[in-house]
Amino acid sequence: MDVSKLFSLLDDFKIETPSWGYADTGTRFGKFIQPAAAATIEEKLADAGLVNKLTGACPTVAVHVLWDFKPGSNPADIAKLAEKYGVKIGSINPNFFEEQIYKFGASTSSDPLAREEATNQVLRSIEIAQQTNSKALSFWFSDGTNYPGQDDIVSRKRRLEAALKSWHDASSDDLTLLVEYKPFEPAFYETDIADWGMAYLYAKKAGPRAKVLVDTGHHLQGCNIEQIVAWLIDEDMLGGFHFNDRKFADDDLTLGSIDPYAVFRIFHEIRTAAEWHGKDVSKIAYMIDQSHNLKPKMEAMIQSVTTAQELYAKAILVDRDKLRIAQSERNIVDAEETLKTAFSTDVKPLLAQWRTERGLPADPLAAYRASGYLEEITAARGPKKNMSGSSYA
Ligand code: RM4
Ligand code: MN
Ligand code: MN
Repeated sequence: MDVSKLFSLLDDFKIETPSWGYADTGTRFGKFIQPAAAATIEEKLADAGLVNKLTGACPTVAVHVLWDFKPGSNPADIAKLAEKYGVKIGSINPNFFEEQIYKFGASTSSDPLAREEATNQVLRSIEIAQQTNSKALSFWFSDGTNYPGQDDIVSRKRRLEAALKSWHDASSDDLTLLVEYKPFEPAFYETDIADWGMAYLYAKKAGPRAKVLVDTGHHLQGCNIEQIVAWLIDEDMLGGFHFNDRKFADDDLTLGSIDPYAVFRIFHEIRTAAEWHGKDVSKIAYMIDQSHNLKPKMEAMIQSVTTAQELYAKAILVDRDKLRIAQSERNIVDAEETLKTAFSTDVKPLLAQWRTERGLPADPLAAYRASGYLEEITAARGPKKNMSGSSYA
């Protein structure tokens, strides 16, 4: 095993955490409030800062325009706040799903006012990106229809194509546009970007800086996600990931909590693309998109990051020389065993060593628990909250 190669790949493996992962979230049935959860952008950045400090792997924070950049707030000030907590602003996520005007869709709507509102929000997001030095806009559209005949599918497609193209033209050369897909929810009959093929076409038509974002929870049961990943990398169209796990639908559970082997197989395709096919995988954006409704937020975030590191390390350890030979001999059992051997390797001691050599705590979760931070923020934030309801002052 080449430990120095493993360690240098781990050095480059950065995972963006989402501001919304530190805040109270819920289901469509309700919200359970946690006294320690962050309510303001400063609190979210402080929490993200500590996760970065403990893991050494999360230097950027994804932000949601509507939730984090309240009217009147100055994006440059928020960038400074991030700096104060040792992080930077990462991908900018406009919100196309909460305003009343988006009832029939944002950029796919037949209502020109809805389309205009969406464009205004994207133009504001482009400005925010400039002021915060962010390099990515991340688009997820809840657009779709609930009933057959509700709207013309092709007209909706063309409206979104035109919007994405105009936003690509309006953005600076250093900005990546990420196009996320999802098969259903909140639209239940037809979703305007339902799968990776649609996201690919939208991105291709928008321009060279538009790429596909794979949210691991956004696939129908049984879908071979690693195949999608392999194809997108080979076509230079993989922009990045939203990491989470799922059992039934878009559950937003902790990465690897349900099917860690599936995540390992995704990482295996990424390493194979780099090592066998000469692909540059260094620009892939790894982001967490999870909503920890029941778990303590910060523990869940640290758990997600360390799980991603472990599964990535296992994928690095795949003996690809052996795998190549087994494949060329059409020896299926040996080929599969190279994957299973790597997957079952205990990489925790290696990761502990990687961390200690970098001055990080060997066990970030234990270090977090021992830090007293939870007690501190519970005392500071808890009293601000209305613990019996879904809102807080
Ligand atoms: C969607 C999707 C987006 C996220 C929203 C809130 O299901 O995953 O990335 O921003 O939820
Ligand atoms: Mn997502
Ligand atoms: Mn989702």
